[in-house]
Amino acid sequence: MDKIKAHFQTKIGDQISEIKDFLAAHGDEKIGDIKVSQLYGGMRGMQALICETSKLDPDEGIRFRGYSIPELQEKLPKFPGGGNEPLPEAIFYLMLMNEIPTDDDVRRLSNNWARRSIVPPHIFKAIDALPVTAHPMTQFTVGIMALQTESEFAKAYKKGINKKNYWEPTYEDAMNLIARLPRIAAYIYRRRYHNGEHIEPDHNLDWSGNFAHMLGFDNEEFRELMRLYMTIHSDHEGGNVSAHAVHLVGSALSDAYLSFSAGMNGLAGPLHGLANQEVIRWIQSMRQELGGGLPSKEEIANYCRKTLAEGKVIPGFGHAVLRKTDPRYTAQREFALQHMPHDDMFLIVSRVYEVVPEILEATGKVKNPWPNVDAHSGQLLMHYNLTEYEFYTVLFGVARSLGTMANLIWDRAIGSALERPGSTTTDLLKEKFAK
Ligand code: HAX
Repeated sequence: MDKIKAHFQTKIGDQISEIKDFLAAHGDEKIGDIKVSQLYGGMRGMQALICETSKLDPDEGIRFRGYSIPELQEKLPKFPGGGNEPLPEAIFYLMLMNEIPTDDDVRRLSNNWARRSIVPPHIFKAIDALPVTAHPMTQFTVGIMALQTESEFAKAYKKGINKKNYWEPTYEDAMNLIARLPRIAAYIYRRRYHNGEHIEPDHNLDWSGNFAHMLGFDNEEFRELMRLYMTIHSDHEGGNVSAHAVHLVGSALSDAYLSFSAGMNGLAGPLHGLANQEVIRWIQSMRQELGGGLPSKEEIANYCRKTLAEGKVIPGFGHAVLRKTDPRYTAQREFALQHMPHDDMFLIVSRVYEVVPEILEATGKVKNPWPNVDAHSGQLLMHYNLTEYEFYTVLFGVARSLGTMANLIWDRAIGSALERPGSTTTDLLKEKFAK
């Protein structure tokens, strides 16, 4: 058993006993009441899931195992020789083990993923069967589904594995999937936008550095961006569409590939991860309509009002849980201020930030007028010439594997229950309250 897996195994028993004792002491206590409006309103605000890897506070934003983004930037290991941003290997280790890793832990994990990263040829053939113009997220989920043939969990289940050991093949699947996603994503990018001229991996680099390299971006600043991007997009507690979908599908003992592809189909929706492409599309159509250049605040405000009048959302703004500016937005803004303060698109994104909240507030219905993660990420990518915005959600998807897979391993380790909430009908509710 590899050292990382063996270290994880030492944690399982304690976690199971902690939950058992906690349930024995408090299992019958209530943590809230459910309003009828929540049943119709997407279950907003209803605490109905356990997710140990991260927790979202409406005002403060995300904390990963208790650490805020600035704390992670300070505490997590960096790429040796001058990296400033945390390594995504480190946040995965933190989420899985509930421990800040050492430089050695992170190097071991990086090497472990490099060893697992070979993608079988039939995955590329499955992707090649799609038209080259298919949306990159469609190509991505097809690639993930094709990889399901490699599932260790599915094989072990067929052989009759004892449920106590489910976590072991799930760990293998999760690690293999994370290790292989950058290759699959880069394949899709080069296939769609660079005439299928693929780039071989460079295993001297870390997971994100190698990903940047295979995409065709070989400068250190872009690699640093990828490290930051992968870290801040990795997890956002349990109830968002992608994380919840992975957990839900996984609860039927669907393996990591089946579960993760379900999450990616959710991420591909414009109210969730696809918002990162929509932001750039929206800014570009505004610029086109205004004849290029840097739009004034008044011009942006008019364009926002037009968007709302057409019954559309302003992408990159609002959130189902957050009620302040997303700290993932702030982290990206700081990166831009440090590396590209005079970039045209950065100036527009900053000006949009100054204009949109007031307009959304004036609608009287938007609960959070502030920007979310997706309002900024595209601008940073555009700056380094990754301009093909339909690819952006794939990057988000690769990052999201870190949190969802750490969770899936834990789900199988503690024997998480099949998720099966009840539903009711409007007639039955009416009957109940008529009495
Ligand atoms: N532009 C216009 N209207 C908006 C809005 C926005 N950015 N944000 C919310 N609203 C509207 C809602 O559509 C809703 O209108 P109706 O009552 O007419 O249906 C009303 O304001 C109340 O919505 P809410 O309670 O404030 O927000 P929700 O929890 O329902 O929705 C969303 C949260 C993120 C889906 C929403 O804010 C939105 O559509 N934002 C734009 C898309 C976006 O940026 N999505 C990415 C979110 C972050 C993420 O998951 N990233 O992956």
